[in-house]
Amino acid sequence: MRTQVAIIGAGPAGLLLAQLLHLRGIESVVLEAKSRDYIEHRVRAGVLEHQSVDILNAAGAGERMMRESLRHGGVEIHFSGERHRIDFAALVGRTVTIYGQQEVVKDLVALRVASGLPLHFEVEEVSVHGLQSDRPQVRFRTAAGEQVLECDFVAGCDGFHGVCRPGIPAGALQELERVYPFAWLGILAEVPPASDELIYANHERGFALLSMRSPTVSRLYIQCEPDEALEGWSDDRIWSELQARLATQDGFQLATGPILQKGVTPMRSFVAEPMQYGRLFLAGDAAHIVPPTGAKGMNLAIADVHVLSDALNHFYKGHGAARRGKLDAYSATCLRRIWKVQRFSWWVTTLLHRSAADNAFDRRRQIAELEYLVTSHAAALTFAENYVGLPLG
Ligand code: FAS
Ligand code: PHB
Repeated sequence: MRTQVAIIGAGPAGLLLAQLLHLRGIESVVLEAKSRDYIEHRVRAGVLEHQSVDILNAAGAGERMMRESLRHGGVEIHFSGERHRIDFAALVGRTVTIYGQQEVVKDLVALRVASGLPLHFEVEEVSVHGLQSDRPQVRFRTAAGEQVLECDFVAGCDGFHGVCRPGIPAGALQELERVYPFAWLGILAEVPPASDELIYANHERGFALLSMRSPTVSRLYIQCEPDEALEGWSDDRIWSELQARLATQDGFQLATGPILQKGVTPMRSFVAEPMQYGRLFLAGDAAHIVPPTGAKGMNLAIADVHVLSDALNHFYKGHGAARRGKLDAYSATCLRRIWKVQRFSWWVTTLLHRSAADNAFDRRRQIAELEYLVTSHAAALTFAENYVGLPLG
């Protein structure tokens, strides 16, 4: 079996890369460890930056997104019993789009299946070989047995727990990480959101977030311990804790309803440098992780493959040594923006969460920073330009 680009992983990064390459006439094969049903129902991110919407539309994957998504012109921030709004539209003339990651995945899978191009689900024992040669290989197992895929390039889009990043020799890679002393307990609930826009809350009891997937489905989170046991969280206890943390003096009231899904998401900041090794290029969670507070994980994955697809196109359409230029610069190009997004994600996470390591001084400082954010035009402008999405270039 042979192709130009072997793509490992069918999350947002891998599926979008395959589609962007296809539009440029570049062949690829996508290998995914899970089933189609599993990846299309895996509930994760929910907020798309405006550039992500543009890229998905340009990729031909935006028709249902534009019809079914919600457009938000700002977010609310609750603290000290008060509610405040950061008005993106007024501050930076932009909005964000609410559209579940699983819907993005469904749209991209549908495109790939309709094209008839190779997308193999439930592959096993994937391994990468010859990354320093000009003919790397991906070996894997399917129901038909052992397979060998020869290619020009390997795109490691296999997420944080994938096999591609570990395929890079330790000496060639630096891993930079911060693990947070808290996690998120997230729920998906069959209940209309109690707010038109997202609400981020910094409360004595801890962080809470009200988000949504549609006018009838809510997505909510509360800060919990990294090793939180779900068994201790009945539906009633979750709703009661959410109400306590989101409450305001003007009587904000949550609507409650059946909880469809519960899960605990650990919080870390992580970057692997460089994001490439020989003919292997890492994209998305395979290369970096952000705490979800800033709603950046999926958006970073989309930005990475936007750069990678352009660099691969430059290679295949180019001539001579110059055609490798953009590929050689891939990691540096992506990391310039990734580190700014890492900074924002770290900042908004430490601003909104309570840490047991914080003392009374830290608590007062945190409240002062929140008061500055909601009373200073400059502070709100900074928040808004980061939240809606920093420029790609
Ligand atoms: P993904 O992890 O989405 O996709 C990688 C794919 O590779 C998976 O389908 C996996 O099955 C496959 N794979 C792995 N190993 C393989 C192998 N050996 N062979 C073949 N395939 C393999 N981001 C937000 O912005 N907001 C959120 O609220 C949010 N919540 C999250 C909750 C959880 C539990 C997790 C894990 C992440 C969350 N994220 C959130 C971040 C998330 O959205 C990621 O940023 C996004 O999925 C990144 O997309 P990919 O890089 O494509 O990686
Ligand atoms: C979500 O809807 O899942 C979501 C929204 C905003 C965040 C994180 C997650 O900051």
